[in-house]
Amino acid sequence: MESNIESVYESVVSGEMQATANKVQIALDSGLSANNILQNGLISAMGEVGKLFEEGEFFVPEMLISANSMKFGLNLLRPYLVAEDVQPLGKVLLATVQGDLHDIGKNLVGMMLEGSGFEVIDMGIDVKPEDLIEAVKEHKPDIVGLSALLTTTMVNMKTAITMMEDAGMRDGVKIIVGGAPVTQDYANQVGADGFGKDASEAANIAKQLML
Ligand code: B1M
Repeated sequence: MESNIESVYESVVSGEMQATANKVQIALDSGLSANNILQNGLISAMGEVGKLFEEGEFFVPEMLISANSMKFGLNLLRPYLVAEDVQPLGKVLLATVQGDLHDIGKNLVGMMLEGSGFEVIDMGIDVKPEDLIEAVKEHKPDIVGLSALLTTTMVNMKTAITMMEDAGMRDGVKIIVGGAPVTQDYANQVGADGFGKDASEAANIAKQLML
């Protein structure tokens, strides 16, 4: 790996936020393309972070710090990516379902998705299905991601999916679901296309759904 790219990669994996931005700037100044820095520095580092999380080497705090470092680098890189006309892997509309105020896991999922090259539109918490439908019309996402942390609110995933079906928009969009009480069985029951047990798996499923 080119040494300036390797520095970006290492600062993301070790969770050094300001250093990541500095290393991205150095890599840009050395003449490397923004896309090269994104793919081989930031995205591949977040791939490694996801792997370390799945292997039990990293826990949520480490993953959050790495994801924040990736964001520092990405913020700096964004105008250069626009200038190079680099297209995201896909667009994900993310929401915590109606009645549910938990967002720590959902935010982590959003960060892992961004770290995998997706554009993420985060609608926040307690999102009504009507608002979700309006947002799907407006943003035309490839994937809708629904998060729920309560057994009492996970049923609102089904409500949202049914309303999307009734609005005739279900075929044009993939849906992934997750959150502590959600299982693969439940995802099947509500008619989702994918389930992620954690943020890393959610990003991997999203990538598969784009193939
Ligand atoms: Co709440 N809460 N809470 N809470 N809270 C739980 C979820 C609970 C299990 C605690 C308990 O009783 N042991 C329990 C739910 C019980 C149940 O439904 N069976 C509970 C309860 C009861 C409540 C209240 C009702 C308490 C009350 O007021 N009496 C209330 C409800 C408010 C509401 O939502 N309407 C409430 C409130 C809160 C706080 C506001 C205080 C706070 C949330 C702050 C916030 O999110 N900004 C809070 C917290 C922090 C928790 C616990 C302690 C931690 C949740 C968390 O952030 N985990 C939680 C207990 C627990 O889980 N140990 C609990 C860390 C996070 C990284 O993990 O969110 O699971 P998690 O996300 C993971 C995966 O689930 C997955 O990836 C993430 C990262 O790997 N994932 C997805 C998540 N979304 C995904 C989406 C995907 C794919 C994967 O695709 C789109």
